[in-house]
Amino acid sequence: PKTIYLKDYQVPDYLVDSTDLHFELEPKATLVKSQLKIRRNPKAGQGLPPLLLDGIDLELLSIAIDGSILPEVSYQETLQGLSILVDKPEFILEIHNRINPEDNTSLEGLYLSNGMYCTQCEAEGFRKITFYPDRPDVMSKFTTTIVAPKDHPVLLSNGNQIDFGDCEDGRHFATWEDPFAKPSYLFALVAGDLENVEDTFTTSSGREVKLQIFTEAKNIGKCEHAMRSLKKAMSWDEEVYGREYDLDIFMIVAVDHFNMGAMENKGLNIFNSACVLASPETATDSAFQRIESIVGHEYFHNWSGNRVTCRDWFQLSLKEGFTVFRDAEFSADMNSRAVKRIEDVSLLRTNQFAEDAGPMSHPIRPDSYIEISNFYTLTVYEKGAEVVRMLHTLLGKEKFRKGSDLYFERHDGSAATCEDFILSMEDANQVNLTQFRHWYSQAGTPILEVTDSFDQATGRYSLKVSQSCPTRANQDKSLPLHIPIKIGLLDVDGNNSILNNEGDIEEVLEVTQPEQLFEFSGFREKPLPSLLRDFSAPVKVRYPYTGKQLIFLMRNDSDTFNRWDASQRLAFMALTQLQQDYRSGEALQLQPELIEAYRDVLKDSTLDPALVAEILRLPSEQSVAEMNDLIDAEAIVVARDFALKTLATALAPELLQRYTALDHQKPYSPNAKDIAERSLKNTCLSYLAATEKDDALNIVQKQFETAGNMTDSAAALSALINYGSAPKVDSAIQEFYQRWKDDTQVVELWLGLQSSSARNGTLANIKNLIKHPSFEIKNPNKVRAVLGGFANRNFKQFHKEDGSGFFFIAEQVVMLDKINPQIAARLVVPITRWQKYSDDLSGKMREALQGILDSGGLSKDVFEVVSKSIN
Ligand code: DPP
Ligand code: ZN
Repeated sequence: PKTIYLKDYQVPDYLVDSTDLHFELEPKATLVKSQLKIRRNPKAGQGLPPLLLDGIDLELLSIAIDGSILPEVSYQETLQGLSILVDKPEFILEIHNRINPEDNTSLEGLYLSNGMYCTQCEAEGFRKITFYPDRPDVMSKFTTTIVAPKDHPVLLSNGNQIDFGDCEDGRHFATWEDPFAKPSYLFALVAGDLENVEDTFTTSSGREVKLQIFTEAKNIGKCEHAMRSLKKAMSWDEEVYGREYDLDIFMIVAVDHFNMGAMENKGLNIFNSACVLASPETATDSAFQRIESIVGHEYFHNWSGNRVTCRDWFQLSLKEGFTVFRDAEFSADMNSRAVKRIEDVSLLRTNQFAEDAGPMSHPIRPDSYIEISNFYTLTVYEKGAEVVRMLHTLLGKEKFRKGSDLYFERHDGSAATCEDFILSMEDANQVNLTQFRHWYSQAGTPILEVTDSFDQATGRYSLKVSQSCPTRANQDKSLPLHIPIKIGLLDVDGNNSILNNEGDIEEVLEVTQPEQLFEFSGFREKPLPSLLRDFSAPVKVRYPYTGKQLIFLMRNDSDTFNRWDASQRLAFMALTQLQQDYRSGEALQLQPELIEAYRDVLKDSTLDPALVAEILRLPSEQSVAEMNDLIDAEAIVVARDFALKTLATALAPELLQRYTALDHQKPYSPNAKDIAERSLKNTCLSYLAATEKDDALNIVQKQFETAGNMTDSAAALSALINYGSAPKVDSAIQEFYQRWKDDTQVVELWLGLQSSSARNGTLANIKNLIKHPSFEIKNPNKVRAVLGGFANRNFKQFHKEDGSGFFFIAEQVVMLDKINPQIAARLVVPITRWQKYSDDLSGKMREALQGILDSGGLSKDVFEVVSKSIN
């Protein structure tokens, strides 16, 4: 397979002023007729080179230019598409081709999901629909006519419906016109037997927009939360960014078979059902929150993605990093800001840091790729969002807004680059971001070593910060980055000291040098630094905190994020010690001060219960693994299990007390306060279950039997699965399935809870689950629940020393690659991080990878991920 490089970018040879599409839908033989108004790109140089069109898995029927059928000598079908000889600078190209939606299991292009036709075109799916210059910098006005049998009453595409009616042969049709020029990746089509809920939103300038959410009839009661979220997002974007919606209609369609979370197609967002459908009985709090943030995310793309799109796919973070930042701020404004930040940072540290230290490490703007689908990563999305957040921190709210206004104004209606975004920030504010740009081109997680000193005589306190970025990929060329570090300095009473003449108690230090000294004066005693408040940069900070100091920060820091962070550091310290003791054969024990610190937090009724829950929850095995230079999976599992059980036993009375106080039956509402209370209640429940005592397990059983919402029900089932006695577990699993077997979203949850069970025997159970009638290898959500749940969320069972977990996943990857390469390439990732594992496991992982490579006939997707990790 060929590698594509950013440095080779060239403007398109031809532009497409308008795109007229005509579909006649048939499951196995859909006819696509396209009429393109094509013109030589004046920016592309002299002469008339051949017109190259992308096309994959298409059956070409005919090509005509300006109404005359093209003879075979004038074009050539290639592996990637079509090459057409051109003899005039402007012409109408008409192509007819046939496609097979029913057999399209890759879920890219046009495919069927439960009998509904739908599309996914980002990044390069449009070329599976028809021949086209399928690249984001070719923007065109689309008109789409859909002809279908009447058992598919709903026919949708982008923009406004301008015509509909019956055909003579008994079918019917609809024509849609999108007034905004767009790249092909934003095209969408839906045809099915769907119902919808409808609402309206009046924009700040007084235009009324029709809002519709479409789904299969059985799910019509699950759309309310998404609709509410959409309206909140529309208001928020007006208030915070001054961005108004631009069409008269905004539609969302829920689809069960979907590779991603959702897709921002102009005016017609298509969503993975799991990211849009919810009801209190069937969806957990995290599902409710995920829906709010994804509905917001896709809506925000209307400006950051659609009105201003990306010049090429190397710029993906331009729209994704910015839009994730926007949706994170939206969620923070709607819910608990601190808890949202903690959740996002946990994800970043556990998974993005691991990606950045692994074989697929890449900058937020990659330099090259084999398959772009492999670059829809945590780095491009989440680290990309952190980079935008750093700009927000460095510039401040008002200047950031001036920069974003200028960016939208300058680039509206065009395809832009990350450089354009930075330039707008610079030009709007007369600042220099030259050094900041390295964040876009440099991979790896920077490490900041911080030391401090205090001179009693002068009252001067200094912080020395050194930065480095140790990644395989940039070993020789790592450049110092521009890093904002928000800090506070605590006095002995735990109060923030005054840091400067302006009287600030918090400051953003701008680190730009490899080593830099920051000085503060006027101290009577040495303060305790609270570093990287609010996680102001995606870096690792090392400072030699003692356990006592961390407990002090946990109790006193005014920065909520850092209170949590102190608890994490403390837990890591303890888990590291336990791992060492285990390896050297010593008796394991947990420091009494640590237990007391947890007890204090648990008993503190002044703290936000959600924060208490976050602090109590021990770092996952995966995040401990990420922190270690060499991963000893067994030691990590033993250490964490021991810490968990010890805490559970020692804190049992307080856990029970808090659990009981929070266990009130009130009607479900997914508001921040109630979510926080359920979060703490269920954290207490899972600790109690970990004692494996009968009375604790009876509480779990009772919650399972009486829960009035899915959050409580799923938490109880999870605790039972992990700690209950075998017969009770079996009957709970069966009972739950019998009750919910007709609800796809709940069944996905049910599958996921089983495959992430830490119990021995889980792999054997998974091998049965993939034969269960509810499992469907062609459905990505089911694959993610069962196989992804095992490989990504079941550290203990996946890392068995015999390698059985790796070999099983490798086998599934090879099989899945023939069905859906994108999903297969995701599933293989956990095995590719072999370099960091101790010898026994890393050898097995390599063996599993080699097996995949040797199986031959791999997709570009899987080939890229596996070959980059094994070489
Ligand atoms: N562009 C989509 C999103 O992240 C991914 N397909 O919203
Ligand atoms: Zn996105």
